[in-house]
Amino acid sequence: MKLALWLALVAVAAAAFPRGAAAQNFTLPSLPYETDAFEPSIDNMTMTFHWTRHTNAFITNLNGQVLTKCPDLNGKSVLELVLAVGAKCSWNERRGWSARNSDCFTIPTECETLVRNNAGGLWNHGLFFLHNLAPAGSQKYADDASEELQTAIWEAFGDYDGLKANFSAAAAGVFGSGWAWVVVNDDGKLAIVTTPNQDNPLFANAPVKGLPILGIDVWEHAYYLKYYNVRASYISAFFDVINWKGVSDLYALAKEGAGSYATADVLKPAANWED
Ligand code: MN3
Repeated sequence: MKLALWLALVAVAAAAFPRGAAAQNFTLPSLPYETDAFEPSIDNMTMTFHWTRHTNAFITNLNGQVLTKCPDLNGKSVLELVLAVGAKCSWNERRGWSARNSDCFTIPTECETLVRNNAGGLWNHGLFFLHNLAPAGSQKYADDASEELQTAIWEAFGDYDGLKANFSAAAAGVFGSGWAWVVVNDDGKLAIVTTPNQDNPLFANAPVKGLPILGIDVWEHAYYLKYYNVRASYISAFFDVINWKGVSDLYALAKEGAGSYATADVLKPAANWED
């Protein structure tokens, strides 16, 4: 190749990736399971479209609109973006998100809604698909939830049935589109919260904050192909495909505090997928 062409390519690359701003283009992770492994609880087509179309749209928007309008957000992880929604600069430090105090930042006004919807959406779906779901019949609460998690559920909800009843009622009660969550709250206890749209209990401006360990997507795209308008049937079926090992790992990290919890990467499959 001619020297002039090389120099031109180097110049183009330097302009695309300015010094100090690592290119942070999000990519859709590979799922660690077959999408038909959730039948009959969640149908193959829903699993496929929900991941490759709906989840991928958040990535397209983050890589495109967000980084175009707000290039200073280049290099931020999805967790950093989520934590920054509604945040004053000091918020992460106050909550004990120790690793990133020096990087504390606020989202530019022109990107607030885009980050709220798309970073929230990507984080939520990463948790759901890669840490909260396991193929039908592959795990049982009694065998696969840790003793510590089972004890916490017993303390908060009485027993597994109490958890299921409370969580299901919350998920059924979300008006329109949103999520229901089991979180570890500031007192270290389990609680159930709901959020609208793609909001998240980690947002600095969340009305009820907590560290999510289990979430259910109750947008219609998550269930309509199989369950039509009967959200309650989908919620019930969700309990047959929960990755209790993944949820237990998140619980252990959340109990250690926000700094430990921050080491969990929702865009990488939960540790039990390496077994
Ligand atoms: Mn969804």
